Amino acid sequence: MTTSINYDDKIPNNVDLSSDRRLQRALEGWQPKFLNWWGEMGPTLETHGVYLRTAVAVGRDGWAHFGHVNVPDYRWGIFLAEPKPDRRIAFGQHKGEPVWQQVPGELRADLQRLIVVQGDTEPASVEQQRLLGLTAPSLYDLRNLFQVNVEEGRHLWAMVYLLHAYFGKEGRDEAEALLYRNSGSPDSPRILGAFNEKTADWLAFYMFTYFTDRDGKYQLGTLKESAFDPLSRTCEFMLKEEAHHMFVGTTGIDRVVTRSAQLIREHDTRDIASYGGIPLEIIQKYINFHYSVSLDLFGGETSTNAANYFTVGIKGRWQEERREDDHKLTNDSAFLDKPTPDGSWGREELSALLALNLDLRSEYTGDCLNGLKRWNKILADAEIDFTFSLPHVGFNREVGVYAGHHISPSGTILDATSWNGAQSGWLPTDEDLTFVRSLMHPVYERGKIASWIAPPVHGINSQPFDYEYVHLS
Ligand code: BYC
Repeated sequence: MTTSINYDDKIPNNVDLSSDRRLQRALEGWQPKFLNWWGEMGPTLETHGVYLRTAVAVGRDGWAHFGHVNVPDYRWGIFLAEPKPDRRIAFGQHKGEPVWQQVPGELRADLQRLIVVQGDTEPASVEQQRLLGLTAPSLYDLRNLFQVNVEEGRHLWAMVYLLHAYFGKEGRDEAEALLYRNSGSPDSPRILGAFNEKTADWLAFYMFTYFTDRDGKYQLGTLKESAFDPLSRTCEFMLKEEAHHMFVGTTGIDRVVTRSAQLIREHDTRDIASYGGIPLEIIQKYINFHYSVSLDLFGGETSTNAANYFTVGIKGRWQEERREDDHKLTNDSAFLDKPTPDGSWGREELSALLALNLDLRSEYTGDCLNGLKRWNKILADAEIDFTFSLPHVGFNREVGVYAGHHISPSGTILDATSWNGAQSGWLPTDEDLTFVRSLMHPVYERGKIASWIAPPVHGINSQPFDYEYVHLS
């Protein structure tokens, strides 16, 4: 039974935490450790109030309150979507049975692993973004960065709640470990590759929120289908918050492309670096990098883990209930394009169950293409003869069937020498990164914007662009 969110509690929640004193004490014990981590690894810029949204309800309408908040005092809480009466398992061998309110013993290890992997990404992204506050292109962008950061912190709370509430001592130990691993640490790195990369500039931040947060959307979408109902309800509410993070990415790249297009028109050259703009070729290289690193987050294209998660009911497919098949997939097959030993392309038929990561990855790619269409429309409207594209799925991969192969953005299989020779045209070079970083100067006057990006079309929550989104003194 859900209760409304009580902000008088030390930990705001809608899970009736006060009725379970042991759990409440355990989470209150974790809270100072979280705040300590936030102080050490969270945003570095000191502020005196940021215009943030805070969840106040989990229903369809009016779930968020907006107001200036002192960031360290943000009320991170535990919010699950409303339960669905008589919810049934939608897929796998238990299809049609009632969903579980407790963890079945035999699935404990797998579920815990999925929750830990999901939980690990949330603080990782805050760590990756911790320096960006020093160089935001406007107060509006600075506010969005903090919004994304506090909500990733809340998503960590969401996973820690599940670990504490359902996984006993092991769960509590894992919750501690989520604060000890750090992005990029040589000794205890974050679990998944993309979360150990640097997010060193704002173009990288927009790319991260476009491509990597979008992996989050798809992974959360599959966990929302889970037969373990508390996980499903947790992910459903996280998805609501996640939409804004991707909006920041989509519109952030829109604005960079818009500004680059303006400068190209104004100076009648694509060589806009000396005019303080980001050349389209560099934007394309960032797309290539962030998309390919995010594809690795889907795991291998053939995966017995994924088949097993589906069959037992803990991780479904994207929009499982809208699919028109038997939701068991035991007799279905899928096709995978992969390099053959002689260096050409071949096609393998495999069981649909083994290809579930490939299925999810394909849904993701289709969604990513929408951004490309937007950015290409901006260029077409400015009558600029340049088209952004997504690189081939095998490009720059370190996980799955393409790892160890050299595949060009257009899908040609290359030898190591050709790859090494061509790579600097496809991925950001040190020179490109240094150039982009050279543009990153903070612009913290109300209504002002940096040279390399256009202002947003709309402000936040109907406020104008020149609103004081962040109080700096
Ligand atoms: N890096 O069977 P395989 C987000 C491991 S983002 C390192 O091919 P599986 C967010 C894998 O763990 C969403 N290791 O793949 C975004 C396995 O190890 P074990 C995060 C990797 O298991 C922005 C082995 O390789 N959530 O929310 O089906 C900001 C064989 O794996 C990688 C999730 O990912 C990698 N890239 O799929 C903030 C959901 N890929 O078990 C937040 C939970 C694979 O043999 N996680 N491995 O030791 C999962 O569903 C799955 O663990 C994965 C991997 C999709 C990650």
